Amino acid sequence: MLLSSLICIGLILGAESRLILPKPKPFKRPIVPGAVFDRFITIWLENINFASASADPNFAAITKQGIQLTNYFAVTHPSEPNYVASVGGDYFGMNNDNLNRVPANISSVVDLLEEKGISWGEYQEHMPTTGFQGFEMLNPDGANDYVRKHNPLIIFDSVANFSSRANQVKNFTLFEQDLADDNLPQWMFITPNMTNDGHDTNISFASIWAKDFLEPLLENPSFNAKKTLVLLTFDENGSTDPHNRVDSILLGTAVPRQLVGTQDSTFYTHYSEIATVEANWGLHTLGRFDVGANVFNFVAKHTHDVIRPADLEQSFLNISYPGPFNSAPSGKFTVPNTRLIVNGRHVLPKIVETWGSSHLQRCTLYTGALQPPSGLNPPTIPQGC
Ligand SMILES: *[C@@H]1O[C@H](CO)[C@@H](O)[C@H](O)[C@H]1NC(C)=O
Ligand SMILES: *[C@@H]1O[C@H](CO)[C@@H](O)[C@H](O)[C@H]1NC(C)=O
Ligand SMILES: *[C@@H]1O[C@H](CO)[C@@H](O)[C@H](O)[C@H]1NC(C)=O
Ligand SMILES: *[C@@H]1O[C@H](CO)[C@@H](O)[C@H](O)[C@H]1NC(C)=O
Ligand SMILES: *[C@@H]1O[C@H](CO)[C@@H](O)[C@H](O)[C@H]1NC(C)=O
Ligand SMILES: *[C@@H]1O[C@H](CO)[C@@H](O)[C@H](O)[C@H]1NC(C)=O
Ligand SMILES: CC(=O)N[C@H]1CO[C@H](CO)[C@@H](O)[C@@H]1O
Repeated sequence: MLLSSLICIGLILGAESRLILPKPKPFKRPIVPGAVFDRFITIWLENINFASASADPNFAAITKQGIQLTNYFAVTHPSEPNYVASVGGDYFGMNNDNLNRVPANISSVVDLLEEKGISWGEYQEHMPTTGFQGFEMLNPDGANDYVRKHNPLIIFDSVANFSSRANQVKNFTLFEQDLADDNLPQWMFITPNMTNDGHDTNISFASIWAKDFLEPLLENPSFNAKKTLVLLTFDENGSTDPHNRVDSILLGTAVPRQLVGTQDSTFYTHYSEIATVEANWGLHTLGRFDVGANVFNFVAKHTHDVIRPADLEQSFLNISYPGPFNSAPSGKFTVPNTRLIVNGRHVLPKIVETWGSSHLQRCTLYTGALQPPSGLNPPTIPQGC
């Protein structure tokens, strides 16, 4: 509107004077305040176990600037199910990096955020176009660059099939632009390419990338605004840890000054990412493994979430339990437990509407337990489900 009236004026004045149109003022998104943070950013690196990451000098230099989570676990192998779990509250038996599509009636964190008007977006390095749905993008030399398996939300048809949502899945070129326009969303998932995330390199390379990428951003108020929480983590372990523990760091202005440089040994998993976001903004839940997950401790103190201890010795989240996305597929997409209420949070009404009929509820496998199942400790699915 404004622009077209300016163009009109320009045309009228055109003959005598050259009107220089001002650069359009960036659209500033409305901010929905959270209890502890107003912005959540997670950045995922690849395939390094806890010991190797924490021993790396550049990773250690980043760690000193935040809280190190020393009992944070990936939920299975390989990559894709971990990414899917972190936004969907389950991986539906997935034990592969295939071109899986989560049916549109399965919700993700996006449904929870949108219900409260919280803006969200993904930034995937070298994804060729916004909302791109291809399997991968090799660089001109044929090397791995962008991969769909590291792009969690595009795997959900509830995002991929709807252009208003798919348009929020962008590349780093647009990250730079949104940053310059001071127009980054409140919830962000950032995936570097296969070189920078360590997948095709190693921890030395990935930690230098992370340091070079993050340190200027932590100084930039368009990124690290007041009350910003950054989670830097890895999708899964490297090669020697059956517990699948990964090194995770909480950074940003939301981290209380007195906690910078400390460690937190609470049991967390990739499901804690959803639980923490739910607790912070008072969101509904997905009724899946998000419900039982521990909320990051310093956030839980403000939101009065109960933190529960886990039996770490018995936790082997290193192999997927069965389900429809397994390479040997079995069963149906499991029904969320629409009656779960934990820490005062209820399941999203839209999910209850889709999945809440009593016949289906008998088949749910989500109990609100803290420790998610695995191939070694599979859930019991009732007969006939
Ligand atoms: C989403 O798109 C996929 C691929 O085009 C299609 O198979 C699926 O049926 C679509 N789902 C909905 C709900 O439109
Ligand atoms: C990023 O996405 C935009 C929009 O689709 C596209 O024009 C641009 O070429 C992409 N940049 C890279 C480096 O792929
Ligand atoms: C990954 O991105 C970096 C720039 O961030 C680039 O130098 C590198 O070549 C890319 N990797 C591939 C395989 O294209
Ligand atoms: C890590 O990867 C980089 C890039 O591929 C390589 O140059 C370097 O030698 C590797 N370092 C180690 C210790 O393997
Ligand atoms: C998972 O952990 C168990 C217990 O340590 C081990 O026996 C098994 O080999 C591991 N499986 C995989 C795929 O790493
Ligand atoms: C969810 O969608 C799948 C695939 O389209 C369909 O088979 C299933 O019946 C749907 N479930 C519900 C509860 O709507
Ligand atoms: C990506 C990767 O190397 N994952 C490994 C994590 O640890 C388990 C158990 O040692 C291996 O089987 C995985 O290959």
